[in-house]
Amino acid sequence: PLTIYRKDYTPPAFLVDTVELGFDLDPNRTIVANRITMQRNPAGTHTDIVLHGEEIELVQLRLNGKVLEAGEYQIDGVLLTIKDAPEHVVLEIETLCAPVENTTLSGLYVSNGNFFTQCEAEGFRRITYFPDRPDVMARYTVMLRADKAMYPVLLSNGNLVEEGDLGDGRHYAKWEDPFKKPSYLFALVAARLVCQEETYTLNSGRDVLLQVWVEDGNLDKTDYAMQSLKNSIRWDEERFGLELDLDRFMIVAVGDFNMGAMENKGLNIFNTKFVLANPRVATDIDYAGIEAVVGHEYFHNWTGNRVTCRDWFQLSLKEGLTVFRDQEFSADMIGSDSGRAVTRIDQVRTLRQAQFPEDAGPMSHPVRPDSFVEINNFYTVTVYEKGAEVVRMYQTLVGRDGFRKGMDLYFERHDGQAVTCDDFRAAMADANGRDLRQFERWYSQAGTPVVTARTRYDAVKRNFDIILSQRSNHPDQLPFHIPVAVGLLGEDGRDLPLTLDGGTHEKGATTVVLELTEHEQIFRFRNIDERPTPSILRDFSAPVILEYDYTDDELLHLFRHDSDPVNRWEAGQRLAMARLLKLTAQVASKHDKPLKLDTTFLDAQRALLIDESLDPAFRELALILPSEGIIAEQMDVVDPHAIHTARQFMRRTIGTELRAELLAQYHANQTPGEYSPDALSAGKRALKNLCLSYLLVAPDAVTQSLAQHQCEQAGNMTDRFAALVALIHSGLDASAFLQRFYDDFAGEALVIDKWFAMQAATPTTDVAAVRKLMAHPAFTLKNPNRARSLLFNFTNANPSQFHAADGSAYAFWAEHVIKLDAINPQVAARFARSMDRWRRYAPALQAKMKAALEQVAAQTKLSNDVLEVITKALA
Ligand code: DPP
Ligand code: ZN
Repeated sequence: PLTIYRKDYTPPAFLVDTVELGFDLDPNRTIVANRITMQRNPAGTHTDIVLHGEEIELVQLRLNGKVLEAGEYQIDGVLLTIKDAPEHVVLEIETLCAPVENTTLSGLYVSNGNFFTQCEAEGFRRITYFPDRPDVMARYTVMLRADKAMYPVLLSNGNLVEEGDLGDGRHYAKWEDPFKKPSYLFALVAARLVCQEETYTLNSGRDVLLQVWVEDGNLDKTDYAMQSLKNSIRWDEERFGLELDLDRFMIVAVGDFNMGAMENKGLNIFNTKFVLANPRVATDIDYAGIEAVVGHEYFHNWTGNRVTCRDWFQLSLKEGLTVFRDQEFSADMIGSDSGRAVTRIDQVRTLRQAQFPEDAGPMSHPVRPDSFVEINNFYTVTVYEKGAEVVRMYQTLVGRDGFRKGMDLYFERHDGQAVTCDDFRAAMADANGRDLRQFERWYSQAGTPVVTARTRYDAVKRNFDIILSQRSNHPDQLPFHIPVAVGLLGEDGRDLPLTLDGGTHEKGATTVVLELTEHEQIFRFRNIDERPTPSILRDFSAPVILEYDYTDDELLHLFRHDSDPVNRWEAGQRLAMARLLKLTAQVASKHDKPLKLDTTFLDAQRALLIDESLDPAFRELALILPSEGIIAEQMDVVDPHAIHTARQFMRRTIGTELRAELLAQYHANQTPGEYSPDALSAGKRALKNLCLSYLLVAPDAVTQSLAQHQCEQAGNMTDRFAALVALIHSGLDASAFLQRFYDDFAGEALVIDKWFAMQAATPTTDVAAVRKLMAHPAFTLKNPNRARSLLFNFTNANPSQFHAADGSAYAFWAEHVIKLDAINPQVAARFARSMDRWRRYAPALQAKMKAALEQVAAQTKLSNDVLEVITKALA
């Protein structure tokens, strides 16, 4: 397959002014008429028109009114070239496609009898021939024609300008988007749907129409998405001064969707998972996901749509920035500092669980990649979540107001343009008079930097030095510009007021940001009267691995007192990790000595659990042990079974030793009355359900009946789901409860996804059990949500079974990568990545993983998507 390089970028030879699209929609044979006006780009380097087209049948091509004959244009793979075209061109292109046969869910496809599109990144070329690249921005007019009874709703981007009947049972609608946009933001929907709608008044006084479109029967699940949309609109006005630029903004939910959602101009198309919610079917986590994704797609209207990417290597320009914006939105919606910290801790967990491993594995790439085979493989945690960390670091370096100034300048300079990550960095630098040249390395260098700290205290001079150094596992990398937020705790646990040598911080500040730009630097604090405990990398101020030789006592001190909640949580994670690694080693060594957990650790956990001055949500996070995946990342040779045994031992010990306190907190954190997804209530449920899960590791009659009772009586999905998970993980026979759950929600696809997912992730579910679940009538590989719920959860969330010693689950993986690839390459390639870390396992497992990878590689008909992932894994 062909590798595409960032360095090979050339500007388009032709720019498009207008696009008029006509669709005669038919599931088997849709006719697309496309009229493009274009002219030579003064910045272009040649005079050929180059169009992309994929899996569409060309019926006719006219240039300036004249039909082009074969020979007057060339088709080579996905490229259609017209050599030496005149300065001004009108192209008329007629093509055919078969949406009902399109199982890739890219381009125009059918889901449950309705038409939808997905064009990012390169789906528009599956609809019509076009210069399908983000730096070609044009004005679109769209005419949709379809059967009126089957497809009563016809939607596209922008404003509805005309609609009517065509006779013969068909009708039409004409849409006009007043804004220039790249082709990846095109969308249409032709469907039988209903909507919740509302007129909303912007701060400026202008009224806009908001709509959330769903299938009939789901209107009882649209309130939260609508509320989140209104909150998003208000937030972007207030925090960034950005107003909705359309008269109408639509969200449409679809059950078959590769991603979470898509920010098409004025017509966002969403996976149902991020729209539909009511207390009966959705958990607190689902609600939080809806708020975040609705916000994310809405915020793209400015960061992505008004200002877009020059090329796909710049993807993080819009994604990193927009994830940062949705993170800030969610945090602001909670409002309190402690609530904000909880969202931050969640972000750190995601980075460690998914991004650090990605960056240490075969698919490692910089936030702005230098090359790719298939761009769809680069919608990654690195581009998104690490990209958001990079944006957050600007804010840490220049402050909130400075960041806003940078954003303002970015829009002032680039509104309506397709630009690069360098342009964004330049706006941040120029608006703040800062030199951010070195900061560029966060975009160009892959991998997770390791920051090592040493300290020394001089009691006589009353100096405390922090010596920071950085290294990377890539030998030729240059030092990063790393903001390291630091505080110092006194013996009483309080923050010491700081005086940093050469620092410009406010007098009396208790957290200062050290800027590490060299391999090693010394930072000196003055007037320190006692040896302090350093709290380093507060609020996780940079996406790095921090090494510091903390003693247990220092960690306990931080775990009890750190005013920075992220580092307080982090101290607990370090305490737990040290023990988990020791226990894992002991299990692996197969000595018969009984496993033990020290009372110091248990006492610290207990004290935190019952500290009611702390948010329940924080306590829950602080009491969750690092996941098996995160533990695995700390080991040179991963033994998934030893990890599982050690972690289960620790959970069981916490469950039994803290039984009384867990029970008390279980009862103290009930949320009676009407369900509300607010952060405080959700936090209480999270803590209560964590208590339940600890109590159920080794159930007794009391705790068993608590779980069963909660399963039967819960008034919301959060509690019902948690109780059922606790039951099926406990080893008790939960089959009757599982069946009841299924029967109660048989018509709710998203809940049935949960039903598959929870079983897939249960440590007793082996590959044979997964195969049995696949034979269930409700299972299908064709629906991405369903495939993810069972297959991905098994390979990613059930490590002790995925790594079964006989390699049977690896063979299962290979078989289904191949099966999925024939249906949907994007989903298959994601699934393929479950094997990313294969080189880190013990030789016996490694050999079997390699064989499975080679079995996939040996297939002759692999997609570029899967081929890229497998080739890189084996390289
Ligand atoms: N739909 C994806 C997102 O919003 C890609 N743009 O992140
Ligand atoms: Zn996005």
